[in-house]
Amino acid sequence: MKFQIAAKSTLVRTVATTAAITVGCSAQAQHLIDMAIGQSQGRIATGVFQLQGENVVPLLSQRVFISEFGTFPGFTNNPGWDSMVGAFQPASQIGFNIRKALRKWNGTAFPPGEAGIPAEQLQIKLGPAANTRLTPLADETVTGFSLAVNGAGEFHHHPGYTLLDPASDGLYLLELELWSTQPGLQASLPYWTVFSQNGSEDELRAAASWVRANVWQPTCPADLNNDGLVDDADFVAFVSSYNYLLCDPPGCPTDFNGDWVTDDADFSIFAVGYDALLCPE
Ligand SMILES: [Ca+2]
Ligand SMILES: [Ca+2]
Repeated sequence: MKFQIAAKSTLVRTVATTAAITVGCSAQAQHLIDMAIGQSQGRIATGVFQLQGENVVPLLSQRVFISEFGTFPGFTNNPGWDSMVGAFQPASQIGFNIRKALRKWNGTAFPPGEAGIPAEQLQIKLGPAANTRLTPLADETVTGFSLAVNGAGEFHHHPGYTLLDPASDGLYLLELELWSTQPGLQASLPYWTVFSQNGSEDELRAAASWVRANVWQPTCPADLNNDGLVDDADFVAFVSSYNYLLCDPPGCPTDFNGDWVTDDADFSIFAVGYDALLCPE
């Protein structure tokens, strides 16, 4: 049975208290700040974890993420890749490819041509020296390294991202894809992370919204669990964010219009998808 959502008044926002948002278990809290990965429709899919009641649920429908350098100057190890237990074949490997040169925000866009490629390169590293890759200085694919899924089928790793000299202030765009050694599991679609080097939070979020609207251009945004349908499971996910209004890093799948809040404007967009039920091919 479908929820009756034609009348917006049926959605009542509850007051989010600190106690309601705080997760009692540190392992769950860790999930919430990481990028979620898992399997969806035969391929690796990316997203975020959402708190639904007391449960942490992966919403594998997000492909734009944000992060800030500064754990050390020019360095961060977020967002990490994280999955639920049993998400992947135990002891398989998941790796990444860098799909493009780094791009730098010019105040209104990440220009796709050579003019948008800065002098800086981004280093991705984890573990031994062999596990070090640099973004290319022209658009070409750099094959990354792979890491192990554990015996419980969970993948949780935090690569180090270092902005190399001159490491000037601003916002940088990284395009990656993930691949697996698990038989039959296709690589992810591309995903993007906007990194801030001493930029403002408002700039960072605006740049990520630009990527969503101009680079990603999602065709079925209301399909929050990425199963090809917009149905009651997506409605539950939407309402869970709607109740909290604000979006937190690394991404916000329920913010369809790119203002980094989940409110009535997003509900209007959700309702269109829900009425259609099937995502466009
Ligand atoms: Ca769905
Ligand atoms: Ca919004």
